[in-house]
Amino acid sequence: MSKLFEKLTLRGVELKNRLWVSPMCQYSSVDGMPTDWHLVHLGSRAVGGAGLVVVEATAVSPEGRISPDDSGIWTDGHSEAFRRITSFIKSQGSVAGIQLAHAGRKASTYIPWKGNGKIDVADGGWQVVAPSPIKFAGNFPEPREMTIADIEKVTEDFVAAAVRAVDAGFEVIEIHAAHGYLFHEFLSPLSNKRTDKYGGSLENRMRLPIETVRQVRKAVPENLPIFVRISATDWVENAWDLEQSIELCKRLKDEGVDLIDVSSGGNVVDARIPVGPGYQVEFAREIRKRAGIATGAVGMITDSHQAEDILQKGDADAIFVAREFLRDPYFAIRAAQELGGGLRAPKQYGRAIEIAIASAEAAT
Ligand code: FNR
Ligand code: 531
Repeated sequence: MSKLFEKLTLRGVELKNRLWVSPMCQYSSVDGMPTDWHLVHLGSRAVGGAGLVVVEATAVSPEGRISPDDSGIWTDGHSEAFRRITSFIKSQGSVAGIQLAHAGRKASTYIPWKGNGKIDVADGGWQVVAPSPIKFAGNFPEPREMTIADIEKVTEDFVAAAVRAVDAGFEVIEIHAAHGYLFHEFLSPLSNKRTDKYGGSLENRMRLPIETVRQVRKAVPENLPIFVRISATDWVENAWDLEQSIELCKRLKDEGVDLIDVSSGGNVVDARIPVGPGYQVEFAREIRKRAGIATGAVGMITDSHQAEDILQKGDADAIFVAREFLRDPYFAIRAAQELGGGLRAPKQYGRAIEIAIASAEAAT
């Protein structure tokens, strides 16, 4: 049996395999509410055999959205609307996860097919907030420096969102601390020039994400795993890097985080990133070994043998896949066939798929 199709139990949640759908913005929500698009988009990847399906970055407050079309969970109505999605995902034997997010200085921006950069207030945009009044890039909004009250509200919003996510039936909560969004903006000295207890030293720059994780952990049932997605490096000198990430992950482990989802980049518009197959796996490996916490690898992982190799080497405990799952919702079933089994196709598709899996298993 391949490692990719081995079960993984995190706290009280059993995941049937290690091949998971990475959170992917769909920009298809209406005032934050999921639509039929989300049911089909997410549901089909559960049908396709992924062990965990993570809902896209879902804003914990309206101003925390990247765009007006982002997913949100800032009211009980949002929680209610997600229920049919989580129950369908579970009906397929997959686990439903959700990524909770605040976009920080990257908020109030156009979605890719409507424009780029900031949306002016006059055009439906809003005043964005950040640790410091520093734009991400030329055509992005001018953020207002957050007050202590703003900062404390962010933690409250994440806690309320996490409670709503549990009510909605999600069994994995992932906190977005990567890709140049709010928590990453506090962690990186490039975007955080504060002189109060939230800026300066690493301890101070980690304060908000750590305090938020601590409060979310207390608010979420003990048996539910919490993940944190980080950017392991800014890919530039004298910024956020792997060494600081390892320190952060040790602290997150102490706070009861169960897995670190290891991405990179997003906080420096012109960073030169050596993108290529598995280009972020080295960070997942270093964090797994040196912080002693489970990790998910992500980034240009598109092939079953490539994914299996990462797990066999002990570089990560699970594999997040984004674009390959957009190209093929049934990537997990195809991977099982290629690796000699470990996944049953849905009964309804048996005549088309089951035979192939059975013969692959017979061949091993
Ligand atoms: C993404 N990505 C992303 N990441 C995240 O943490 N939250 C999100 O909501 C999104 N949204 C999103 C939308 C789309 C359309 C894409 C393609 C990507 C990043 C994604 O989860 C993943 O980390 C990267 O795409 C790298 O993985 P792949 O695509 O090489 O498997
Ligand atoms: C772009 C991105 C991917 C990986 C690293 C940095 C940036 N993604 C980020 C997504 C939104 C869509 C574009 C999120 O993290 C929400």
